[in-house]
Amino acid sequence: MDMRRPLLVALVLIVSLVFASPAMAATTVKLGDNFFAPSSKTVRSGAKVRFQWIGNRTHNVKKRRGPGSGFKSRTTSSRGVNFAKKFRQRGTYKLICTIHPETMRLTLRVR
Ligand SMILES: [Cu+2]
Repeated sequence: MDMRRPLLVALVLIVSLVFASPAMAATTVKLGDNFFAPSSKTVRSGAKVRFQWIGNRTHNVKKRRGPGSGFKSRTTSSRGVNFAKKFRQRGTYKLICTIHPETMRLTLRVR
C-alpha cells in the first residue's frame, strides 16, 4: 500500500481548511492614482488586509481614525504589496493617503 496517499489527502484537507477559515482570509485593497479600490470594505476581526500599490505616483496608508494605536505605511511609488496589517479590534477605521487626503480615503469596518 502506498503510504504517501493518506498524507497527501491530509495535507490537502489542512490547506483547504486554512483557506476556508474566514478569520484567516486575506483582503487586498489597491492603491491607484489617486484612489483606494475598494474605498469601503468590511472584514472580520483578525483578517489581514494587504495594500497593493498599482499606480505610478507616490502613496501611503495612514490611520486617521479608529480603534487602537496609530499606524502608517512607508511612502512609496513602488508597485506591489508594500503594507499589510491584521485588524483584530472591531470598529470603523478611517484610512487615508497623506499625500492625497482629499481623494484617497478608505473606510474599513471590522466586525
Ligand atoms: Cu496617494
